[in-house]
Amino acid sequence: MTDVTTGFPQRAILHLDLDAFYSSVEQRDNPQLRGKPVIVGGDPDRRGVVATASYEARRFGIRSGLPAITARKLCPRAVFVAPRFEVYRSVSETVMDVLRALSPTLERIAYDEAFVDVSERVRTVEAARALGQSVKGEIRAMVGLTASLGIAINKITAKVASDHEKPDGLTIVPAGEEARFLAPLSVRKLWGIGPSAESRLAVEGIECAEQLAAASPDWIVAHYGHHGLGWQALARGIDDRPVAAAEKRRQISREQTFDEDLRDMSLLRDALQRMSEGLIEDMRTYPPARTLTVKIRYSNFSTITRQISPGSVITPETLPGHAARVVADHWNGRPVRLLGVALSNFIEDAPGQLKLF
Ligand code: DCP
Ligand code: CA
Ligand code: CA
Repeated sequence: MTDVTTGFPQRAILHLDLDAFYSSVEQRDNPQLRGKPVIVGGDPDRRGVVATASYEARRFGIRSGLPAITARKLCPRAVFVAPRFEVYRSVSETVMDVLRALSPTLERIAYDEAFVDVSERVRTVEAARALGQSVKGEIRAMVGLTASLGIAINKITAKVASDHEKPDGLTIVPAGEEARFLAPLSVRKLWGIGPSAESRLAVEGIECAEQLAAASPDWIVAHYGHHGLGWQALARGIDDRPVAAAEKRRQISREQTFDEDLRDMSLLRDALQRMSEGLIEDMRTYPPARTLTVKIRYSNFSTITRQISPGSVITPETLPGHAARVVADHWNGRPVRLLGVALSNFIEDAPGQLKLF
């Protein structure tokens, strides 16, 4: 008889995150980089920033977001490699296809990261472990990379679990063990608690999830408002959010990394016009979209995305103007290395919409 009391009697959520994503792809494609400290990102001689570092480079304290010049001081023999976003994007598509085969209820939250609702397949710890191993094996076979996985009853716990034994990790947290698993971890490990929440909690002496979980709700509200109760729920491993199904996240998009950074509005406008023309091609085979998203990546790799939903659907005629307006409203004037334009929120996605044909 199968013991489901220590497994996943109701819900099982898998979270996957690829290890040192960009630098692992570079080491995969260039054997000379294997086993070496590799830094993917901007040029240290041109005020570049580290996008990511191989685990060999992380031993020197090198992290995403660090100025490349600092990284070079920390590890002079590190090899700097420029990012190849097209390759990462195609790897990402393949990985998502592997996951989608488990269940269509997949939510991609980054190029290298997704949740999948595997409740239909996983009831026991043994089944969870077998599934985790098989997904890792398949990803290794398909794209030659290692991934870390977490499986738990909800998103917060699965997300933290996937990070727990990185790289090449697999962490299973059976139902009922959420709070105990999270207890010793720093609050900063909780997905949704960023650096500013972390320091506000630290002021009151709260550093690990156990302390946050144990505080009285009145005390939490008095110090952090109702928002604090959300943090506390995370610390207790309570999270009922569903995995958002793939269909609802559908979008069509175009993006471009420029050979030289763009520095004025007229060049940005020209680029948007070209991208819009590509998108307009795709629009023919999609229902009308209500939401436009623009992505701006600056030369230091910091990236913003801004959305508008103008009220009426976006048409091929209105698309370029809307996109240019979003950029004009949000561009901070710094050099731009990449622009992206996406359409989403298609009208057939509307809940309760009658299917007429
Ligand atoms: N990335 C970036 N700038 C950042 C953070 C990340 O450009 N500030 C890019 C490079 C990473 C990829 O996104 O390879 C995925 O980010 P992760 O945070 O998942 O980090 P890694 O996959 O690099 O490492 P880990 O093994 O810790 O997941
Ligand atoms: Ca990753
Ligand atoms: Ca990630």
